[in-house]
Amino acid sequence: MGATLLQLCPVLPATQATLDATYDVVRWPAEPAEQEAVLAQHGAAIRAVVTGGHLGIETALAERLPALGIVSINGVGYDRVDLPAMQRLGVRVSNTPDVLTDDVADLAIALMLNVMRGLPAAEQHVREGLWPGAQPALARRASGLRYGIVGFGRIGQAIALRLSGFGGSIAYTRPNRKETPHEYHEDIRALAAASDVLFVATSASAATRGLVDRAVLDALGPRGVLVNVARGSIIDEPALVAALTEGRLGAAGLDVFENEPHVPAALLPLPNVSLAPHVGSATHETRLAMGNLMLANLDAFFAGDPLPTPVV
Ligand code: 8YV
Repeated sequence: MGATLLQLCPVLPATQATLDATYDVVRWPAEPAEQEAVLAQHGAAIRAVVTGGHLGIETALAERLPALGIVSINGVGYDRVDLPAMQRLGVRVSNTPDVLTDDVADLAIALMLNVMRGLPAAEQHVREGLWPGAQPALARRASGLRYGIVGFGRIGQAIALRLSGFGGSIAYTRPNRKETPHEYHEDIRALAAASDVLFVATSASAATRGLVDRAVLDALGPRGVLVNVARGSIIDEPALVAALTEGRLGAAGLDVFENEPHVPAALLPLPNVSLAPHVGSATHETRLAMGNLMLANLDAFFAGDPLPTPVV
């Protein structure tokens, strides 16, 4: 049997089959009492942890795994892993960048089109047999607008690439200017004020927590559209709910939330909001590629080779 590995989240069956064939896999139970039993039985032997980007690992858990050498994240985000703590513990961390970029960018565009073109209402109209009959309310044109992107890394740039086919203008904000023809705003409020649609595609950190606050939402304004495919923590969620319910923000397309899977109840009845359950990377192709990269990092770690996509 291979090294003992603690699995914190489910993976695709094909990825699971490889994990099970290669490692002595211990699954992390939901119940605290069962977790204690797992730690008592396997804690000392666990050398690797597999987790999701949305999940990460609690430092307190890592501290109870004396043989832990790697946390292999099946996702690009590592905001739920305390990197300095992992370095202190001598634990490597890897993630799965690049392979999910296109899917997440596609979803950002889909959410924009969903809220602006009213696709959920249009589809409901057909499914309920209301066509022919009165057409659903007219929607809003999504092309030819001023698009703003918060974060201009891999995913932000992939969103820009897609938007370049929509006409209109593209601007972005990030800590420093990038070599790109698109307009740069140092200040997110200035970007929001100059945007019809604002895409959030930056990574979550202490620096970006609550970055999209009431002032940013008000700058985007009652016709403005907010799309978030990054992390819920980047937006001040109560401020977002208030802006939408009070009509100070035009619409929102949201794939991520502050306390997933909790979605603020006030958002559920709003017709100008499109909601998805954190599915940015959720295609067969991408989840398989993510699983393969997550496995490749584990394999490299145990072979003593450089990690293909290390974080630390
Ligand atoms: C997934 C993500 O939901 O990559 C990330 O950081 O949040 C998403 O791709 C998740 O990590 C799948 O495990």
